[in-house]
Amino acid sequence: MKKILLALSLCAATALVANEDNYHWQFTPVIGGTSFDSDFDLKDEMFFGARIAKNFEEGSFFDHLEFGYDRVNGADVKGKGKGDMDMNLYHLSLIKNFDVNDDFKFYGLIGGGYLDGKGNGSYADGTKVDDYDSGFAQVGLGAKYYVTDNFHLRLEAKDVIAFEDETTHNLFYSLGFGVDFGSRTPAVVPVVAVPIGDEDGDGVPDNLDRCPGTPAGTVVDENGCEKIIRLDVNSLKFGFDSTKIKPESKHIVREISDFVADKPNYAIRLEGHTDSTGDATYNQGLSERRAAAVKDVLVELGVDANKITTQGYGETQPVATNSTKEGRAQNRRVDAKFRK
Ligand SMILES: [Ca+2]
Ligand SMILES: [Ca+2]
Repeated sequence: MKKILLALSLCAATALVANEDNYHWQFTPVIGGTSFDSDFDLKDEMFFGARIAKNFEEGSFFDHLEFGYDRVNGADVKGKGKGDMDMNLYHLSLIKNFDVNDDFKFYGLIGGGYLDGKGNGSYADGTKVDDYDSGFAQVGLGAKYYVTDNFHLRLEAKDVIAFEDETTHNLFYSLGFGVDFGSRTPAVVPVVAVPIGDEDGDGVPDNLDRCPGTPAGTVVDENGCEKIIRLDVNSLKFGFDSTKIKPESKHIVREISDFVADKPNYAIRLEGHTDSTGDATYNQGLSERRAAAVKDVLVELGVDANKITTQGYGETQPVATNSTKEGRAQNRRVDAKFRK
């Protein structure tokens, strides 16, 4: 029961998006009745038939070009005659829809065709029922109700206007069961891939690379600029008159060992810097010792000593002004850079 309810609700859901524009074709078996012009002297009879329609693209004035076939099987002559007529009608129509909503629409049709009538027996007055062959025009009105996305019920009434001998108007009314098929695949908009280069080959495409011209082998950050882990020497605690970093501040160095932990091919370059306070020569030595102190901790943390080089730059490469306390603090640093 649940499954049935689910199926019904799915049908209801798809009905909301019913749209024959989604399909190329429509096939509609029909069953109905006729009311012939009095000139025919034939009783009303049932007919059956089928339609196949090509759905035009959305935006066309007409919605379908439809070929149809109708069969009237032995329409009896009126009165006491003992004759009847079989009819085959072949026709082609243009159909235009008038949407009321997604599920319900009216339509009009206009077209023409050929009626091939085969007479059998005779009329009440004894005259033979002749064959009747004629071209005809047809105009009609109808309504469609979409039960699901691609299935609809269709009511139609059309006037089949035959012109052989006399012009006659013959009413054909029908109930159709329309199935849309041949789903249209949505137009694929070709995506033109614009190749974006990487002129310095650092793996960051040019449109994202804020540092063009990065030398080969340099490890870069997500902006394509050299990756630098900058250790704030001010927060590194050294022993008194010692180049050894105290255990309580070793965790600061761990940022470097963590970074290379899963990159065994990376080499580390440690660059020590000082501010400009004091003697330049002393500062040169100090920067070298600080870089070496960081290396010692890295080795303790398990980094291969052969992968680490150190360099001191003394006070020669400030990153901030040396005329303020804050600037000088920024200049006292050890930068870790990486090569691969
Ligand atoms: Ca790049
Ligand atoms: Ca770059």
